[in-house]
Amino acid sequence: MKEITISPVTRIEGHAGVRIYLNDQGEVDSAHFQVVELRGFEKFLIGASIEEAPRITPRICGICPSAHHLASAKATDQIYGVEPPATGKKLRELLSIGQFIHSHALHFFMLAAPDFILGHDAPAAERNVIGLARHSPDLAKKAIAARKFGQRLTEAVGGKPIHPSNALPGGMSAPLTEGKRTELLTMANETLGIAREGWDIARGLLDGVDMEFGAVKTGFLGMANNGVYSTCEGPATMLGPDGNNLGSFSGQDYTNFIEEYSEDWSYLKFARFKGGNYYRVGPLARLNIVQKMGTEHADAALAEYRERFGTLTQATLAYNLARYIEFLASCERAVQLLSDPGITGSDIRTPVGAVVNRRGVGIIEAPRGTLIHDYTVDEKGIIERCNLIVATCQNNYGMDRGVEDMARRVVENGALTEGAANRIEMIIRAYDPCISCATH
Ligand code: NFU
Repeated sequence: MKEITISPVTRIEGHAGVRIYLNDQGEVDSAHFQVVELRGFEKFLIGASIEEAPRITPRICGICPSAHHLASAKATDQIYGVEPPATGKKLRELLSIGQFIHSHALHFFMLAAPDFILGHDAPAAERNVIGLARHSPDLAKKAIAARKFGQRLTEAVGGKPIHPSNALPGGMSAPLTEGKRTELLTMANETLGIAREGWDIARGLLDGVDMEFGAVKTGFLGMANNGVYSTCEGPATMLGPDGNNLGSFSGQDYTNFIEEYSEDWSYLKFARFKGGNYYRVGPLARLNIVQKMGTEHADAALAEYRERFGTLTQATLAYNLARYIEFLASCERAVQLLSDPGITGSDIRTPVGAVVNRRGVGIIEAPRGTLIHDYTVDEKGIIERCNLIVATCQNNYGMDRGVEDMARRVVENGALTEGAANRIEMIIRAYDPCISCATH
């Protein structure tokens, strides 16, 4: 049996490959998304104090550290039986938004745009972020400015630009100063301007692209009940493959989920609902679930998106547009939160005492989808068990089956051209996979 390998898959966070197996006639027998690394956060957190978890887990990833920071902090709230006060919650939301802006701008403008702006058949040597900067220098500058705002917001609210440390059991450790609020509000308005202009480009990028490419039929999961993600207040909604509402789940109980390893081709776990259904998370899932984004420009963009894709779409490439609409919504929400002088209030933390619950489950929406941190501790708060369910593992099925779908379409006479290989990579890129998170 002949084998074709794409390694590495480029313009994703981390290292992964694709393996395509051909039969003797040169036809695709099977194809898989493959990751062959493993790390050990779930194991080496055992024995640490639960209060350390919000500072250790952001090290899982340099792109979505705030997601791990906040999911951990939410789990510690439960363990100490406390609820953050109003300003503490708003600051956590702002921290999450800073990350959405940074991560979505990075993906849309720098990782995905070369395929759509330079063309998916452009030579690989040009079809990258440098080629994009040469071709569209203004766009590249705007993308850098948007990312800078996301990082600055993370630093101001979270304490550090890459691995934030200000969220802790009961809330946040430092208030936002008035000086920082006004500085950030100016940047937020500028970034919103960039996001609004960019929609004119974004809305046309998928024109002429076959939306059936890489599509798989799955259910969807997301905490998208009130706006898209921003307050990260549950519960999460589950949709079946036909859009039927399978109910909601929150907090302590996620026994409806199963995680399992593949047979032999990858170290990445697959997640599915008990009873069989695979599902997907992230921007496409959230836009399939949400009624309204809750902000003016993002709602107008959502209406256009719905006109094109309907209320439920399985089209994998629509992830790119859904991500952009979330970027727009995040910028608008940042302006809203920073326009409120109350955001500098001092009610940022509820004091904590002894351990109240031996188990804490923190669930939030990360840029790539729902993130669950589940800890069991002893009576002194020492971690005895830890389970992290991350977005990229929940999208593993979509990537793996999407790869096979595309391989069947583009392998010709037992061979793969460079452009055809890139079309397979585009399916993976649509999910914006984060291999650091997935291998935790
Ligand atoms: Fe991470 Ni690097 C995101 N977004 C993933 N997958 C964590 O939840």
